[in-house]
Amino acid sequence: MSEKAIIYSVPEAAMKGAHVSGMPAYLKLVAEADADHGAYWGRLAREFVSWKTPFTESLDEREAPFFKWFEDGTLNASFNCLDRHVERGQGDKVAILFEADDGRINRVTYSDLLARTCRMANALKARGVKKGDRVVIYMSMSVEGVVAMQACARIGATHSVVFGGFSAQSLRERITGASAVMVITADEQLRGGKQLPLKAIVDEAMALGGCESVKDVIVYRRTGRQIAWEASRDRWMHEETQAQADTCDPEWVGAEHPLFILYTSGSTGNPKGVQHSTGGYLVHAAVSSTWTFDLKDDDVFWCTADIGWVTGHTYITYGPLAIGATQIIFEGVPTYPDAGRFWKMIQDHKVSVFYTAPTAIRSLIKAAEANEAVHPRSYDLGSLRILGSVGEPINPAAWEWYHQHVGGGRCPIVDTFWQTETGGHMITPLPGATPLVPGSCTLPFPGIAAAVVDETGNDVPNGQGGLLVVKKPWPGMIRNIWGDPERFKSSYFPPELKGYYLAGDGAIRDAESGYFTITGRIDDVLNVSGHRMGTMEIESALVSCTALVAEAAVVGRPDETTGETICAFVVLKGPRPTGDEARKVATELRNWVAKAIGPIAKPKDIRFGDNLPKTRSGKIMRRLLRSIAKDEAITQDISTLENPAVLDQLMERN
Ligand code: 6R9
Repeated sequence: MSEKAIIYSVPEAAMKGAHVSGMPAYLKLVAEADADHGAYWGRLAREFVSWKTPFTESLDEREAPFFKWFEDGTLNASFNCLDRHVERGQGDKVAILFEADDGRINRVTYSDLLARTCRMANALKARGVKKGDRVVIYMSMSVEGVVAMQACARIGATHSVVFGGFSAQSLRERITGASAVMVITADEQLRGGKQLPLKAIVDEAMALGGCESVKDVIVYRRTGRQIAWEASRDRWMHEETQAQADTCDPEWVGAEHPLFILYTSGSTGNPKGVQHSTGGYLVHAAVSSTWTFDLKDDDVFWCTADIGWVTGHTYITYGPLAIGATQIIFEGVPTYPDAGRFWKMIQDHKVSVFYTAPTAIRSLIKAAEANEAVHPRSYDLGSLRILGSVGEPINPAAWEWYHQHVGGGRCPIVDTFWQTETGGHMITPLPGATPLVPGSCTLPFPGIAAAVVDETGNDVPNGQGGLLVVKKPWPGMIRNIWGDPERFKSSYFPPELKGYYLAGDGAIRDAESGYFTITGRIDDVLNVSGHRMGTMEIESALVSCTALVAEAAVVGRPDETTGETICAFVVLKGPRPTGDEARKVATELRNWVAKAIGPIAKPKDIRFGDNLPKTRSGKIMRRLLRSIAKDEAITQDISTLENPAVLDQLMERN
């Protein structure tokens, strides 16, 4: 980036009064962490989190890579997110401004949210849920979803939120994987004017079998649509909670107690249940919410992520509440009733810090260019002070548009690189300190030892690409893969990397500034609209259609709007279909994948061949498939290819 990089210096207004103000302040924090990593995080843990019993040691590395942070300290996440703000006299402050799909608004203060969380916590206890139990939450974006998560945290139950777009089969896998004792869901979800089932999918998941651990299904009545009811198991949330007391003593847990499990896609096999701690996670969530978004008492923060993803966990349910902020929760979609919805909401609610995904920005650019009425300049976005981006790389063109048209040229953009596994921000600008370069996530968060290394764990010089690693443990890091410690070790701490955490992304640091640019996944993980998906997962879904499919390979194709799209190459058991028949089978297979994983995993492009391109040793040549998916001319050496004739077939689009 050196020669042609456009650098945006930190605006005076952003620096003034910022939590981390100016580069020297950033460097001072980095130096403090360098001097004593444990002491640095220990200081922040004491400043940002309230402990019932103080910890005596920050970091325990004895069982590396099973690191422990603040282990002998005890705390409660929900107490930190709710009670302490009420105790400080902030009970009447709005914690959540909820805007429903249809525009209806509901303001929930910290006192309200505490009372609702306590009622729900008491309801869970009344049904026998106890500390250490797992509860699956399959909900739409709602205050009730956040309350359900906070209620679990309050009683020491570990939640596993499953994104509302996942299928019954995926839901079932996650219920059985965690041996959940309870499922919390809603009758339906409302998005873009459409009523979509949730409870019916829970019923379907349970009917698939293996979910015997689940004793109760708690149902939030969102739309009131008639739903099937299993009297021995199903309970209305309002009936369960209405008679409960609105106080509930928090369950004090050890810092390493698992706050939640969140499944995410890996490069091989089934999704991994990423297990997070309570203490370290909350420290990372609180510190990063404060510094990256520079949140102050009068800010209105809006993170548009779903609570089904890690971004919704850290920057909706835990981070902003831990620091007593006011935030927006939005039920709907950015394009309903029109593509000006985000801009209108920013205007209506005077949002000052806005955090969204590049995919959303790119699709709204398209809409704005086609229709002036939904262009951000048709709205008053003067309340904005900081913009954020997450989930995938933001291309410089989208960055510039976001900066100019949404931020009016005055708002710093924090391009935050992090992962489900990292718990919170890892590489990101701090808005009052870091000069910005479009397309670069800039520099590590203070206390995060991010580096770029080669395959043997040696540093590569700036200007050369390599593997992104983190050299030292940090409080918010993944603690385990639920029930699979071996996979945890081999996925994230491969022996050849000197004990460093392997992120799974490639990165390059600028030769002069040292700024990081993420170059994309180095494994078979795709990123479609910011959603992580394993190619293997989709392949196994396809081949599980045993009536039709003999073999399948899935690759990603770069896409201007969604980042990547899913492209599947399929060999059928019967003859290779063409024309209408091919389109018909492709639709059938897409629906099959939607059923197996969820609509987000549907391949956009499906092509059929009599075989897949393979080497003589039988390896599928994925690099070749990636070129074919891009409709590129094949320039690669195909001399080892056993069956070159299939290439012409696979180039044919349906
Ligand atoms: C928070 C979240 C993680 C993967 C990650 C990387 C990509 C996320 C990014 C980014 C470039 C950014 N990613 N943020 N790439 N710049 N600012 O998205 O978690 O769903 O686990 O995805 O997303 O590839 O490895 P998760």
